[in-house]
Amino acid sequence: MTDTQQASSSSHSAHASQPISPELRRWVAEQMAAGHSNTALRQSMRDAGWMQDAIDAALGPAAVAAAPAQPAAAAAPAEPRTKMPGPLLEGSPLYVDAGDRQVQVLLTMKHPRVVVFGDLLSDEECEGLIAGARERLARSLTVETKTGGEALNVDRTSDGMFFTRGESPLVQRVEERIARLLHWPVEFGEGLQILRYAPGAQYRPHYDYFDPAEPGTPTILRRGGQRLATLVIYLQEPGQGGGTTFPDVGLEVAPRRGTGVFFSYDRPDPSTRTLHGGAPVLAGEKWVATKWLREREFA
Ligand code: PD2
Ligand code: ZN
Repeated sequence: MTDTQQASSSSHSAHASQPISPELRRWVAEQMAAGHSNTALRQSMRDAGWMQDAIDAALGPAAVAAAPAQPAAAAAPAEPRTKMPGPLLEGSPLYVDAGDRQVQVLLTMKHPRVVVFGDLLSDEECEGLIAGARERLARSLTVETKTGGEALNVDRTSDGMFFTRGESPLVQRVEERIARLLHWPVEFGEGLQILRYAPGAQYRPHYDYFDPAEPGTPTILRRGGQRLATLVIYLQEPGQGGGTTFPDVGLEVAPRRGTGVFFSYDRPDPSTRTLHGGAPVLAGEKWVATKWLREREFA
């Protein structure tokens, strides 16, 4: 995690007249001295729930003039994170330790950062997740960054549900394995999402991070910050179709049961090349579990 992410708000409910404490002024001065851009600091404060007037007071012309000289704020969309979820792949191992299981490394790509894992879940674990989800499926909702709420999305024609984190021994075991594999705390993960794609269903190409330009995004980020990475695990393979595609680089991952595709994005920006989609299922049913990893605790 970068040190630009510590602009803690004194209150979770953002308020129009939040006082600018001496601690906040000191934090701003330190961040500027460390070379972080005004843009990045504004984003960090927005992520922490500060209102625009408080941000302007802390980072407006007077504050900027009082701070030590810093490199010119570039028009860059966002600064990359330094600490990111992901497996340890130094020395190109064929297997990585996930605590209770050695997981196969089947493919790695640097840009976009993509890793395909084999033997991540057993057949019994895949079937157990499907059995637990089946009764609770409803037409999938996607987080609606325009409003901060959820809405039916025509781009996704699958059905889905979320397990609460740790809600059953199986869910907990899977989450702990993912945390070990990706070196990211269980508490920083969203609950596992289960999706079922019937024949013809697909998930059109999209980014999983929350678009900083959308008005609802600051509200969403107050709980856990940005998404940094995604792990899609295939629970049931369709008869045909249903691969996970990365159109920017012409990559398609086959939806083999027990296999998972991991990808990470160190900034919420298309330059990460993490545009991805679920290709139409041409025959049979495809089931997946998706784990999204956040910057901070997702409480
Ligand atoms: O099911 C998939 O292949 C898929 C593709 C793109 C899942 C997601 N995105 C997702 O859950 O975000
Ligand atoms: Zn996605």
